[in-house]
Amino acid sequence: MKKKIIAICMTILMSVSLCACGEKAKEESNMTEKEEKNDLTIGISEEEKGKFATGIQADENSVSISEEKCPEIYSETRSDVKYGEFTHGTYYSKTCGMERGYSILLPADYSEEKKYPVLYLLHGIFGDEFSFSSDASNKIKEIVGNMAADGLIEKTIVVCPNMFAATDPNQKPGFDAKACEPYDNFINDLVNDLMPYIKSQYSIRVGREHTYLAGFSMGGRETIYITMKRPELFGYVCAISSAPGVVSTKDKFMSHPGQMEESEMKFAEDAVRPDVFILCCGSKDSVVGNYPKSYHEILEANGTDHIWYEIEGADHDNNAIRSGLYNLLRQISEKKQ
Ligand code: FER
Repeated sequence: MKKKIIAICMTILMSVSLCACGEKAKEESNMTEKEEKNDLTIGISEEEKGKFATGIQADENSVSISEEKCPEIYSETRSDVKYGEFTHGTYYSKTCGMERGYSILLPADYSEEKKYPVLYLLHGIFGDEFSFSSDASNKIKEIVGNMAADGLIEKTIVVCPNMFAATDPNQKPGFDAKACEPYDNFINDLVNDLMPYIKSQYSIRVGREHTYLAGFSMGGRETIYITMKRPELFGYVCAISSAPGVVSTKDKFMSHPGQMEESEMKFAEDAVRPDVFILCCGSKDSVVGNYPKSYHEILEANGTDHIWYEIEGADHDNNAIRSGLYNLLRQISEKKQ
């Protein structure tokens, strides 16, 4: 795959608003005092946790029209297109030893007579399977629906899992190594439990060419990790605004032990690997900063094929999510047709 660097700089019209996005009301905690002392998310409000999970609220005008922004013709609601709706389901996870939830977006006219490719889409830290489905401003159903209606891509199923693959139902995510372990365990839940379940329940096209992986922030980090570990499973991959921790580092939130060494951020010579592996990030990301670019630099130094681009003017927000999703699907449409 030819390496590309997309870098189209445009004027930033307005500064990015840091207000919270619409987070669902969460139940009051009933932790003991000792548990509270060990709770590393204390001081982070439920509202702030929502910003991590699905991005901070985007100022629609902060990114100018440019190639890397999702064009409005794909994110708008069209009267002539029937969009799918997210529904919720559960599956038994042997990895976690419990029933777990997922949201799924089926095409509006989903039929068992047809077979559909599947995109697994991973949320950010503190998120769950509702993070994307409950946030209408990410325009996921519009982008997928419009691009399919225009014949660019096949009608596609989107699965949004709960990426916190804990074995202890009481464990909570947070900014320390132990509290992040369930995210790194998600690879096992995905590969051994969720993917086989989706295959058994829905009419999907199997095989890497029809299996896509994307994630935002913590979900971007796990997307990179999963791709490095199981490159043969996904034909098309996009890591959006990826969080630190793939390799060891210390940022303003915590020390990261690292999921692998820098030298391991490459595929084995004979490995079957994604046809498209995109990394992208907003140029004004106030949460993960330069980490996504640093992953690009490591991959480049290791000779690992990928596409890297910045979304000029975007923060850690839906501008980045829409752009990553659009460009992933665009790449699929170009490679597959
Ligand atoms: C960190 C910085 C950002 C981190 C996670 C994030 C686990 C994730 C942000 C998000 O998912 O929005 O140091 O450590």
